[in-house]
Amino acid sequence: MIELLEHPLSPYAQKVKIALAEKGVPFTVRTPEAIGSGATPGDFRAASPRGEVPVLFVDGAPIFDSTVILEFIEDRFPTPALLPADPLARARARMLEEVCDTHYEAINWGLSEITYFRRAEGELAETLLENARAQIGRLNSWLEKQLGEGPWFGGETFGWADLSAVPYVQGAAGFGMGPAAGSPLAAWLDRARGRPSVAAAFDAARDAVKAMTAVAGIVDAGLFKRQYRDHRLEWMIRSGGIEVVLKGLERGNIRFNDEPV
Ligand SMILES: N[C@@H](CCC(=O)N[C@@H](CS)C(=O)NCC(=O)O)C(=O)O
Repeated sequence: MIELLEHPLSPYAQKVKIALAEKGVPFTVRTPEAIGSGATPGDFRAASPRGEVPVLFVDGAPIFDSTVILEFIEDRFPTPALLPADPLARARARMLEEVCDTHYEAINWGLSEITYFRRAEGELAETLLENARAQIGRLNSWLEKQLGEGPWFGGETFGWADLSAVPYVQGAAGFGMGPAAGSPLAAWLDRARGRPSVAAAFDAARDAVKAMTAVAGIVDAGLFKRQYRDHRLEWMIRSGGIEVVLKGLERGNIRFNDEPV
């Protein structure tokens, strides 16, 4: 039995859901209690050292980290293959995933910090949004170069690189920063959205966005400690938001990672 601990807005969880659906693997989903609060209890905290979704339980055994989970899914359910056969092409798919998971994700996360969690207002918010727009434009151009002439990143078939990029390109589009109309990347996004696996993940995300209108108050009340980690922290600082970090630390509504328990 396969159970996915996730949040519908997590691009990392979306990657896993798309992969499972592409392979026709049945699974159930659960959102861990208090995810995002910094104080998640129970089997989730024990299974995920950094308190992050996704976690995949396979007959009760936990696997954390979306990339490790994708590798497991590809090993355990080899057909249809999501990675290409050629070693160099496989490396290319994994590199594209790495850029999206680290660099692209951090920008979208920053946009949610401003839009939903209201970390910045006025001029500071404008600066952060403007920087994010320019960064996403550059990343989308980079992705377009990787896409080349083919319908998919790996060539003729939808695969690992596509499912790794689409949550992020769609996430940015949700903030009004999608690929330029008429561009090859916009056409690729449309094609990807047409796949049932991708459409199902995005439908669930759309429903979850509605709940995000209430989250700013929760952070403000100190009930939510948002995880400022890795590239996300770097994004906030490099884009001009060091005061957001300092204020969050002072007010105790951001957090870093503890050691595994
Ligand atoms: N490297 C991890 C990153 C996972 C991650 O950052 N998940 C976020 C949601 S998008 C999370 O659960 N954060 C915990 C929190 O916000 O408290 C992966 O690829 O799975």
